[in-house]
Amino acid sequence: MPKYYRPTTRADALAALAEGGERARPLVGGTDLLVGLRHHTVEPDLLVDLKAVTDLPGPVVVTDDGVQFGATCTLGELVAHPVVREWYPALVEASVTVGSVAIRNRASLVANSCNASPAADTAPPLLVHGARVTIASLDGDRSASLDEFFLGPRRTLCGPGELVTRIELPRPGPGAGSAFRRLTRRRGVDLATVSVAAGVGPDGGLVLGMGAVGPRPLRTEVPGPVDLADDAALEEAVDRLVSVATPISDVRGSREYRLATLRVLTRRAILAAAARRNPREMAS
Ligand SMILES: Cc1cc2nc3c(=O)[nH]c(=O)nc-3n(C[C@@H](O)[C@@H](O)[C@H](O)COP(=O)(O)OP(=O)(O)OC[C@H]3O[C@@H](n4cnc5c(N)ncnc54)[C@H](O)[C@@H]3O)c2cc1C
Repeated sequence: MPKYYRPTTRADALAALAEGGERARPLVGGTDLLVGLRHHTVEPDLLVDLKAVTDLPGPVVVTDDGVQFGATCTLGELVAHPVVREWYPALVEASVTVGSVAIRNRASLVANSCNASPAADTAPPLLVHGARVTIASLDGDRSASLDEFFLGPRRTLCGPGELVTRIELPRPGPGAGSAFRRLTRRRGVDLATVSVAAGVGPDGGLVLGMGAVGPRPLRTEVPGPVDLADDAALEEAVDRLVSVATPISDVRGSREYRLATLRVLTRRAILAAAARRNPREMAS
């Protein structure tokens, strides 16, 4: 059994993680970590619980430039926040698909990315919304885009002795819209077979985040404007956006099924995102 440590300061948490090195793991909700411990897919010597650390960023901090989510922000807190609901609809849609109410009240947004599952539901919208992560260690803080953060299955830029203190999203520009679409084998608790988040930018450009169709969550974009009323233009944009996907065949679906579904969901998400663009803001 690993040792359990519950520090109250960020400095103590970082010191414990540094001392533990590869054998220490941060813990927030435990909805991934405890499953891994039970299945012996992770076998750390030390768990560093971040929930009692008082000097980490607060769960949801709204600034003029956007929103910051602290390391302990749960998906439940995120979906209940009025500003997050208004500015980041794709992220809210994705978050409410995760597990159940009980899971969402434990599971943290930051760790959904730190766990680095290719099917993590909040990753595609975070990529679309332009997320950046702050990684802390005893040597100081560094920042990276979420796209840089994902290295591969279960691998991120956050290494031994480090923790992610926050994820930041810029405030969406005037006339931007976003939407999330997901396919699972059944309603309720199941990972995505395919998930997509689409964003339409103020200039009519498109950005797409994809889950479960590659070794890590993927982000692509097509510069604007794309005339979404022109079916051929939309199809060409979809072709370009999904061209980086390299899905595998597994219990949730074959490669061919995932590729076909990806195109359908991408098209639907783009049109839903476009319908959410604020016409008053676009005109100003
Ligand atoms: C029944 C069930 C259903 C689920 N359904 C879904 C689903 O539909 N979609 C989905 O995407 N996910 C799903 N999940 C997984 C989801 O709950 C997690 O990915 C969750 O978001 C992780 O948050 P946590 O706080 O529980 O992480 P933890 O389990 O505490 O940690 C997860 C990993 O991240 C690391 N970590 C945690 N915090 C930090 C940090 N601040 N810095 C660096 N590393 C850190 C930990 O060391 C660990 O390796 C489900 C889980 C369960 C048990």
